[in-house]
Amino acid sequence: MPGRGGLLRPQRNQHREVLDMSGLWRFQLDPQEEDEGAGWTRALPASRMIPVPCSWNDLFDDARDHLGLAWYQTEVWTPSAWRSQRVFLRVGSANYAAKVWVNGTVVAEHQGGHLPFVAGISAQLVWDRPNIIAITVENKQLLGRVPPGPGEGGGGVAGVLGGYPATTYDFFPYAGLHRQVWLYAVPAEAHIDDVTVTTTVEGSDGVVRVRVDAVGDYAGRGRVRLNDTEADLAFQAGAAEATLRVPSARLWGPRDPHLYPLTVMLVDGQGRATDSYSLEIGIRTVEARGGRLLLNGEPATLRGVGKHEDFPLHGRGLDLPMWVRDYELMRWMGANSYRTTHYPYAEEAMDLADRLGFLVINEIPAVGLNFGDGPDANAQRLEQAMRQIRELIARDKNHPSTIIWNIANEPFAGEIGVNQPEAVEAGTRFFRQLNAEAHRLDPTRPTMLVGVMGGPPEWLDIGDVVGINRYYGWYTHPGQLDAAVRVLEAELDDLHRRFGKPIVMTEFGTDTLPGHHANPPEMWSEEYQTEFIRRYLDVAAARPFMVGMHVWNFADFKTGQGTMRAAGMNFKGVFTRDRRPKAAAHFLRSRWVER
Ligand code: BDP
Repeated sequence: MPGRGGLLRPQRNQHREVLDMSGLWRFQLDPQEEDEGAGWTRALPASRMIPVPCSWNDLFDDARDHLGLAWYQTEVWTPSAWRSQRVFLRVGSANYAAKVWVNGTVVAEHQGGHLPFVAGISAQLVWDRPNIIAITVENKQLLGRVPPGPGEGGGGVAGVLGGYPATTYDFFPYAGLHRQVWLYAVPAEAHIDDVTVTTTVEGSDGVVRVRVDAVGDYAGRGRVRLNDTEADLAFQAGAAEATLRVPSARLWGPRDPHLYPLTVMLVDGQGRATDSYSLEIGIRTVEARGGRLLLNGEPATLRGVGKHEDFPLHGRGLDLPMWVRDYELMRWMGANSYRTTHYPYAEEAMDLADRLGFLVINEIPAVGLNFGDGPDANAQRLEQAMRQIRELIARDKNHPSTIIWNIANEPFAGEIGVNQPEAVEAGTRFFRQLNAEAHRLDPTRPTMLVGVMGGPPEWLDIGDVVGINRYYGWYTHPGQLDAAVRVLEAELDDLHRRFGKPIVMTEFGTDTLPGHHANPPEMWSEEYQTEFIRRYLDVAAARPFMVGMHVWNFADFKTGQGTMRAAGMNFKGVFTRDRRPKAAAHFLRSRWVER
């Protein structure tokens, strides 16, 4: 059973407090990377105000393409009741590298843009005046990062798109504090550090295993309550497990996303709770077996999209109205699934997916990897990617909506279309390790790797589910959908023969200018996008091993500037960036909504 990980989302209850520091912070770009000794951790010499959470790029003209260092700073009083508690600071998402100071002392450093990190700060707090919190964030596109920067000579998608700012991936490199920064307080002595819930189904019973990790070597007692059932927890060396049964369980799934309330507690000698933590869980199973994806033992078919966290002004900053609207529109279209292309999404998005019954392919930011970049880059990236999969699983393991962990999107083995044997070999080693780590941490969910057109087919066999992005009729066979479909059919049948695994087409789509029409359909027109999607869906419908179709993309999104991307946008959305439907969205609704 998966073990410690400790990225529990802060929660307020009778034992715990949370202080959300969202709001206006002081902000200053630091292109020269001035010495921290100059006192910037306590006062910024020429600051302006910035909202947190938000990307900095769409707010200030001089910050649009700035990917170097920037400083954030705020002041916060902590209530004196917290003096007897343990206090932590949690950053939800800082893209890419961050360093945090409390009252001038470094408390945390973190690499990787889309996953939370936590620092214990009790020792640094002051109680008779405000605490000064300073955070630096930088988003340099460096070769050894994940996603990597282009490095010398380009590589990855950047080589094709040639955009500015130069990236190895096809979306704007938004930077900043993208999700909330929280302070939270928990009981000082023993407290709950992690909760891991896994579910199986026996007959009509749901079987729920709960593991609780408490800090230190806690050897006391606890309780877990699920609905009306309770079980005791006997901790040894800080860990305890219990199994609860739910007779005639309502199994979680898209048609009935039923959630059960679960509370874990630590209790003292008198049986009084000293700490508690609650979450909502879904009882369900998921497996890849016999060329099918099985949800609760029944074949599941994923209908949906790839997305981005992308919106004007906010950039990649947490945008709850966007999330609520996007789920509304996905449901309107009849979608039941999406992939968190190309990085983990906000925790609130995962909560909504649980509640609304979406089947989520949850992806680490391993996009734009090119194994032709050499052993040093590969080694650095492996370290980052391994940490990202650990952090992602630690954060999202209890969400029933996450059904697959995706370990990479469109890795390359040298030049596009020319797979260099050493690069293929290096990639195979890399992905085997990453895949094994995902399985070790979470034996309950299938894994996947998403391959690029022309990429090494052997990589597709590393995960339990095969993911492929295909653009025949767009990047190849432009304007020739008949020819495109023939190539597609032949390739899918071949992949099926070769691997016998369930296949999800994780991307397929065309850039489409809203309001541009052509009959017969021509590229860039709404008719062409609709026809392209129709043909691909027909091909998949005739093949039961095609267990999912995700259109690229849900909505138009911002990219760098370049000749391949009109107006600095990727126009493959079936909705515009401001969420107006193109013809394809109406078509998908006619095809997907179950009546
Ligand atoms: C694939 C990528 C995706 C791109 C898309 C495209 O996975 O990020 O945006 O194709 O070209 O290469 O539109």
